Amino acid sequence: MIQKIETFLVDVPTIRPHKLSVATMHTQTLVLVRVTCADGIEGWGEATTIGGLAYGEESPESIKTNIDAHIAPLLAGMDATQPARAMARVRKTIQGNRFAKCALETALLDAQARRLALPLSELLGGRVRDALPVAWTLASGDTARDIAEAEHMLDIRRHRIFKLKIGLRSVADDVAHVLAIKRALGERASVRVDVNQAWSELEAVRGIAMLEAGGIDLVEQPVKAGNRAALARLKERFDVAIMADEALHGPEDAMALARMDAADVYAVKITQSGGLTPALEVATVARLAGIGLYGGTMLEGGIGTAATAHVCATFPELAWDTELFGPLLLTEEVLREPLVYRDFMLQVPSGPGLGVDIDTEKLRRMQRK
Ligand code: MUC
Ligand code: MG
Repeated sequence: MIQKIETFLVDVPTIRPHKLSVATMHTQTLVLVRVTCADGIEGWGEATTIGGLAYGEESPESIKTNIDAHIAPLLAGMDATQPARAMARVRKTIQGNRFAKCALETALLDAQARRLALPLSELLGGRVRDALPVAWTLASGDTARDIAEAEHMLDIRRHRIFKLKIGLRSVADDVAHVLAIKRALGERASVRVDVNQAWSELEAVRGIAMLEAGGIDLVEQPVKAGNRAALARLKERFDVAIMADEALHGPEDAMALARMDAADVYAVKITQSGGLTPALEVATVARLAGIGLYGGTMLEGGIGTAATAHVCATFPELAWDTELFGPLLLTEEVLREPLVYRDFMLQVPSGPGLGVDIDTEKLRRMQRK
């Protein structure tokens, strides 16, 4: 039986300012959820967003409040061994709030997988890989600093895929910044960009032409999320891979974008999809439509990152890797043992449930009072 659902806000400083077109992050706020079951088993979930309400329509505070006030009461007393039934009730009763639903579903599935003594990926259909290639985002806002950061990541064999956040400066300045980094790294790295919706279609046509000519491998969400037709035209026009991120809010969007042939790649994010099972549905739509997969992040800490890793570990094809580096951008860890990054890969935890343990003493100290 589901006995208790608690939520915690944890503000963690980032290791350096993280500059996106929609916000500059100095801290990340983790919303952590603990589900306690009558048999003594606990499950943990997490949701994060970026820049308050700058990125999506849920904020850390709204996620916490809506779980506490509206979602947790629906689940109290339900059978903890049937997470699908519990989530069906939530999805039937609660509109929107995808991030909140994701945090809860993660916690319920973590508890059930622990109960069954299985890694979560086995409960999600079974893992086909134990490690995932991980991109790093260069977003200091400074070209020389970004190049030095990339060189360091290559040296320590942590990342060889780099995603650059652009869209804040003029197209010409952004392209010059990206191509300077690509020239410095050459064939040693895959360089990709994320525009976070900042370009008009005309700016995108100009920008992408230059990026493609300069050897950039992928362009993420160049135009507004709602402008699917523009995304489709860009995909048609260019050879370089066009990835949908903000345009993708779960399986219905995945279907609609696939019908329009609007993207080469989908960034699968568990929060944006509304949970782990809808994220798997997004991936299935992509697979059937011949769209490549990329494991996306909302810069979660260890819990949300582990959850996404378990989802991605079940993908038969993962053509565009992942960006599951969230915990590495944060100065503090809520896990007892951090996730393992080695040889350019994140190791998918192999213990029961998410395979990670929360340091509750530390959490008590770190949580927002
Ligand atoms: C996004 O838009 O993809 C992912 C990596 C990163 O640096 O920011 C996020 C959000
Ligand atoms: Mg993105």
